[in-house]
Amino acid sequence: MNHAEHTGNPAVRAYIGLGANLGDTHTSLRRAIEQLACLPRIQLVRVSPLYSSAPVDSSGPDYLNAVAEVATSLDAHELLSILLGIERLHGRERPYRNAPRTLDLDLLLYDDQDIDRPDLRVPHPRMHERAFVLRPLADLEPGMKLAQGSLKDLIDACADQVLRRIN
Ligand code: PH2
Ligand code: MG
Ligand code: MG
Repeated sequence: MNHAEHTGNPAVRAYIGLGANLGDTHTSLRRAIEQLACLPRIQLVRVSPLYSSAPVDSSGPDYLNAVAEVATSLDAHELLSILLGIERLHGRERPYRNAPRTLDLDLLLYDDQDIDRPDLRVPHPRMHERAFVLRPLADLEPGMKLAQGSLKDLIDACADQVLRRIN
C-alpha cells in the first residue's frame, strides 16, 4: 500500500502561488518552500523561477513571486489550512484587503477541481489576469489552459504588468 492509499486520498497535483513584499522576501519565499516540502502528505514537485513586480491592486514595495507545484493527498481545504498556518509562522497580518504582506500562499489550482466556497475558490478567481501568477505557472506548464484561455494568450493580455525574472 503506498502512502496516498494509506491516507485515504490519492495524490493529486496542486499549484501554489507564493508572494511577499515586506521584510526579507527572498528568505521568506525560500523558507516557505522548505516548510511546504517538509510536511507529511505534501511532496514538492517543482518551483518556478522568482519574479519581482510592482504591486497590482495593492501598495507598498515590489513583490517577489513564484509558483510551486506539489503532489498531495490532502484535500483542498486541508491544504488551505496548511498554507494559512505557514503564513502565520511568517507573521502574516491582514489589516485590510491586499495589504502589503510578509508572505502570501494562494491555492491556485487543485487537481481539475472547481471549488466555490466562502473560504476557498479554486481556480483562484483572479489568477487569469495576473502576470505574476501566469508567467511562473507557464514556466512550469507552458501548454496549460485555464477556463479563460491558454496561459500564453492570458500572459499577452496582461503585458502591461512588468515582471523582472531574477533567477
Ligand atoms: N498579490 C496581491 C495583490 N497584488 N501584486 C504583485 N505584484 N504580487 C502579488 O503577489 C500580489 C499583488 C494579492 O494577493
Ligand atoms: Mg494573493
Ligand atoms: Mg492569499
